[in-house]
Amino acid sequence: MAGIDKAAIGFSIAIVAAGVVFAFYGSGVQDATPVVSNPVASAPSVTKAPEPKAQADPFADIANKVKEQANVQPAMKQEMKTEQKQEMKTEQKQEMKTEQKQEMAGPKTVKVEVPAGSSTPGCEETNKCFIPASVTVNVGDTVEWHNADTAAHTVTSGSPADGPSGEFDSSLFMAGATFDVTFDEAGSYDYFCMVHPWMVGNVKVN
Ligand SMILES: [Cu+2]
Repeated sequence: MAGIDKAAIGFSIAIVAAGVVFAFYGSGVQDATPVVSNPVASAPSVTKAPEPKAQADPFADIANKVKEQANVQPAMKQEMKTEQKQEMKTEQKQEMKTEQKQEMAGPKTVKVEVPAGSSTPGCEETNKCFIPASVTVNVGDTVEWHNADTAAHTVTSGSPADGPSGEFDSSLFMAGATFDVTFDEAGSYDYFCMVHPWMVGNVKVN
């Protein structure tokens, strides 16, 4: 009986060792683990061979871990792709919303301030005799000037050098008053104040 037991133990060790070697070098193959598990499963029939099992387990764990990582990494990649797609969809939705808002908003009014102190020279040095000095609007939009100064001013199309161009003119409008122009034609409109020729501005209509 003892001779048979020794032979059985030796045989099972050989099988497990072969399985371990196969699992170690064949870990890249997806079917590696089932091959390993077969010798391990047959080991309990040889009751006096606990050592081969103990040796086989660490390698089987490594093989399983390698296999798990191989499975996990594609899953992570898929998650990343899904997140990127969702981000792109969100951006597209935001763009669509912005476009819809612009279409729905229709003509708008852009406000320009005639600031306090602009009746004395100096504001032209920082281009702040009208704030903002340059505005860009679309055809159909309105520009509204508000006189926040204590002096009266004009908003007159043209330039101090060439004089009024005739497109629009507020004539003198008082402190606290407003003057507005709705632009129906695209173009670049220079304007100035006839009382204070250092005060210049521009409206660009697209
Ligand atoms: Cu003025």
